[in-house]
Amino acid sequence: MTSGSWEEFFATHLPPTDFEDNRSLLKEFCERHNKYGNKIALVTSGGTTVPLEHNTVRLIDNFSAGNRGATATEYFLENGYAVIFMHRQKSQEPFTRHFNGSKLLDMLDLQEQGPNTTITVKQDSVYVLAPILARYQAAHAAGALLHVSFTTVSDYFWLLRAACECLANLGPRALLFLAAAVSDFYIPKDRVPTHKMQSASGPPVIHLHLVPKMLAPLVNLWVPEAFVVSFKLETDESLLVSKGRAALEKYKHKMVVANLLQTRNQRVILITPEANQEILLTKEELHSGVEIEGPIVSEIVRLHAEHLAPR
Ligand code: 9Z3
Repeated sequence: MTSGSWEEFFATHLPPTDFEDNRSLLKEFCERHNKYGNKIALVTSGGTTVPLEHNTVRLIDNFSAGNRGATATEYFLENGYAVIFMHRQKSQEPFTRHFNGSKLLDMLDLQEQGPNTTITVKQDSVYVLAPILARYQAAHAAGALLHVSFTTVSDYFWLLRAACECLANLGPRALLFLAAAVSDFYIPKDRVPTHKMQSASGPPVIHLHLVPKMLAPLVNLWVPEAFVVSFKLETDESLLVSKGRAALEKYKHKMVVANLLQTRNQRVILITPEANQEILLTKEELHSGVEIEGPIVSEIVRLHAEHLAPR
């Protein structure tokens, strides 16, 4: 079964309630950085949901916690990019991702002295916290990082198109790093019940439709000059490179980063029109905290520079 068109999707799905606020933020951010000739990376991150009810109690979700996008955002900032971090609400975020769970509280010492109570950072945690805090503060002081968030697959598409409309003015200085895990299936709005489904009505039969492929209008119409990098996720090694290359040939963008669910933090293949380049971390690198997003972003930044100033 084929999917409906992307135009039909936008015509039949309303924008999210915070859409106009986010659009204004995107517009201001892009105009400001465009004025200074800066490069902007749009990083999409985390998984989209597919609600089963309008007043949503149940939904179809995705495994992605948004580590890839949150981590890559920090590396793009380090490389001098301004970053639009477009993420699933409550997924991982740049900088705070280092302090999940009780990590931050474990770094602190409490001296209870009534009104003179103080909290200090433990001496051996200062060297962990200080560089992260410094990079966080520098990014914010420079106005180099904008957060916008989505939840459903429909919210994601509305926000993605709005971000592209603002980025189009940057021409080739815009870079898209599309790491979000976007649902391939959804339930068209008019088939979603308003209220919580009742078990008394028996087991529901849920008929999913294919989501239109937004990469096609994105590459051809929304940001035709941008450096677009998409991601391909598979669970079967034998499909990984062929599916990644097929996507690159179909949409004719700049790169597909192919990764397997099981090894995504250790190995990726960067697929470009010219080559397949594997990035593989050794077990030692992985255990000592090396992040694969570092070399991924370095290579993308290098190719983007070539795209901007071809030799
Ligand atoms: C990815 O492949 C990302 O690398 C991950 C990151 C989602 C695996 P985590 O959040 O995981 O760090 O745990 N993203 C794209 C996944 C995707 O849905 N791609 C579509 C596909 O493979 C097309 S764009 O067909």
